[in-house]
Amino acid sequence: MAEAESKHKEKSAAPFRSGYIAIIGRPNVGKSTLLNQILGEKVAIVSPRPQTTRNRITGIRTTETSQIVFLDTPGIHQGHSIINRRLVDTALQTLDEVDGVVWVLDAHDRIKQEEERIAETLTGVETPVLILINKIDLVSKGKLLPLMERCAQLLPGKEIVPVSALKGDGVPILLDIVEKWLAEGEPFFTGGEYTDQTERFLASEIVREKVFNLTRQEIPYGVAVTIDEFTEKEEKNLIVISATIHTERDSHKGILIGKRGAMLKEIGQQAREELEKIFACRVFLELFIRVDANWTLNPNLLTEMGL
Ligand SMILES: Nc1nc2c(ncn2[C@@H]2O[C@H](COP(=O)(O)OP(=O)(O)OP(=O)(O)O)[C@@H](O)[C@H]2O)c(=O)[nH]1
Ligand SMILES: [Mg+2]
Repeated sequence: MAEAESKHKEKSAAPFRSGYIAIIGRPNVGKSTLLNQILGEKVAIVSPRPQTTRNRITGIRTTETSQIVFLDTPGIHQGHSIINRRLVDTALQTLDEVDGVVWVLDAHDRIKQEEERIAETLTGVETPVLILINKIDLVSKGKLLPLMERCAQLLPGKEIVPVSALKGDGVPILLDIVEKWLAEGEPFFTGGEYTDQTERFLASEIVREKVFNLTRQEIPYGVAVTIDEFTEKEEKNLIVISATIHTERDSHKGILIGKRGAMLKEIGQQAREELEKIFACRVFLELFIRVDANWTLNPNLLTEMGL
């Protein structure tokens, strides 16, 4: 009897689903915040400045019924430099490889030319698309309705979901919708991981995030971070990391070091504290600064950084 019952259960249980979902949108609308909120873990760095994300970041959400692999992408914008073109290419190439697209807009900002271009691009895409209006914690309900109507005009016939990626409101609705888009299939990742990024890459990103949050104007955009050493000393519950901050100009180097080294110390301290939380162990972090006038123009170096 028990056996018959369990067989019945197996038969009626929904099949496991798995697939890839791209998170796209203009810079700064909250794509990376959304990914972190969905996972309940920090895998993507976030800053109040546009063009924070430079690589395609994977976030894996596995439940009893499905595995959704989210791809957070660099913000889509107009830019003619090599690095900007690569960022946008990374985002757009993703569209062809996924089972669904979540297009994020900022409720707190007006619809810009970038949104019109994204809508145009998505019109020709066969993949299912969901329009996500983010940052609803910043606007009144009265403002939301006209924005939803405008979205419906931009890209007719798509579901529109208002959310706050920061607070989590509306996120379960989004998850329900995208889960239905997935095909039946085995999970792609079976190790219980929530990202496929290496710890090394995450360490470089956390340092870059602190630079984005602590420095001004064009400085963060001229910065890249590479990891020279990443050594786990298990017996001491310690990770030793040595990283280089590449910057384009001598004057930027001075600012990154700060008065008597105060800025570099602050970047290092904030990065170390966060990495200790993420890796759940002590971290020894050593930072170096190197002036490399052409790093953003050097295709080989960009490739080395995964760009
Ligand atoms: N109030 C509020 N702020 C948000 C919300 N979502 C994101 N933000 C803020 O918006 C800013 C940009 O967030 P990111 O997640 O870095 O945006 P992004 O779309 O990944 O940006 P790029 O990587 O530059 O394309 C940060 O300051 C976030 O804290 C939200 O729901 N509410
Ligand atoms: Mg981002």
